[in-house]
Amino acid sequence: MMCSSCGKKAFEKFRGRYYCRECFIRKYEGAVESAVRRYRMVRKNERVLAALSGGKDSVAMLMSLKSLSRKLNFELEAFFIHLGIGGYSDKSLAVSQKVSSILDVELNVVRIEDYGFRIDDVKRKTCSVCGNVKRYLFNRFARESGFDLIATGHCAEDILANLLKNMYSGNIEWSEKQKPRIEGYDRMIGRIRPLYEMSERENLLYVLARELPFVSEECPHAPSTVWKEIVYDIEKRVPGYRVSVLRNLARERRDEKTEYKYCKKCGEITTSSICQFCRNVMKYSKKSS
Ligand code: Q46
Ligand code: ZN
Repeated sequence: MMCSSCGKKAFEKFRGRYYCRECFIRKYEGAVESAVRRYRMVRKNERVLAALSGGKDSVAMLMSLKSLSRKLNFELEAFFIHLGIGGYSDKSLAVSQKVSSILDVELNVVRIEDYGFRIDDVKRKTCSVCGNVKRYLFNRFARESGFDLIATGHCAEDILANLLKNMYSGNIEWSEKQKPRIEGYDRMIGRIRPLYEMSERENLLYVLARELPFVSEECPHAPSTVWKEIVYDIEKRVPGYRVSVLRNLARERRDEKTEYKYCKKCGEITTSSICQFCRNVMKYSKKSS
C-alpha cells in the first residue's frame, strides 16, 4: 500500500486513506489543530497545564500541544499525579519524565502520599475517589501556579462512553462538563480537551509514528470497557456517528449555574460544607488531620 499523499510506503490508515509515517503525523496534527481552532480552545499567551499520565492519549496530547504551542503562541507545562497504584504509578512517572524530557516540556509532579494515603488503600469506588483526587489536585496546582487552562487527554470514545454511562444513571448535568473548552470561574480553572475529536486508535498510531514512549498496560483498577465497546460498535454501524454527536454536544448551550460554597477545611470550591477531597483525606489518610 502506498501513501495517498506522497506515494511513499504506507504506514497506516487515517480517516479512510493510507499515509506514510510523515504524512500520517501531518494529518493527525492537522486534525488536532482544526479541533483546537474550531472550538477556540486556547487563546494567545494563555498558560496551559497538560495532565500527563504516561498513557498513549496523554502522550499524544502533550506532543500535539507542544507542536501547536509555537504556532498558536501559548505556554505549556505538564503535570503528573503519583496516585500510589502499585508499580503502575512508578512506571507511569518514569515514562512521563522521559516524554517530558524528549519534548522539552517542564514536568510538575505531585504525590497523593503527601496527603497520607494511596489509591491502592481505597477499596470501594476506587475510580470515583481517584477521579476526585485528580480533579482537585490538578485544579489547585494549576491555580496556585498561575495557569489559565488545564488540558486533559480525553479522546472521543472517553467522552461518548461517559455520555452513555451518565445517561444510564440519569446524570443530566453532565453534557456541559464534557465540552471541548469549559470556562473557569472563581477558584476553578478552565479546562480544554484537545483530543476531543480524536479516537483512541488514532492516538496510539500517532504516538507510534512519533516513536514516543508510553505506558501500554492498563491501571489495575480500570473499570469495565462496556460503554466504550458500545461506542465502537455504533461507529462501525453508523460511520461518522462519533464526530457528529461530539459536534452537536459542543454546540449545545445551557446557562445553568451550579450553586457553590467554599470548603471549610481547604477553601476550595464545593457544593457541601467540606469538599469531597477533604472528606477522602479524612477517610483514608493515615496522618492525623
Ligand atoms: S487511574 Fe484512577 Fe483511572 Fe486507575 S483508579 Fe480508576 S480513575 S482507572 S483513568
Ligand atoms: Zn476541602
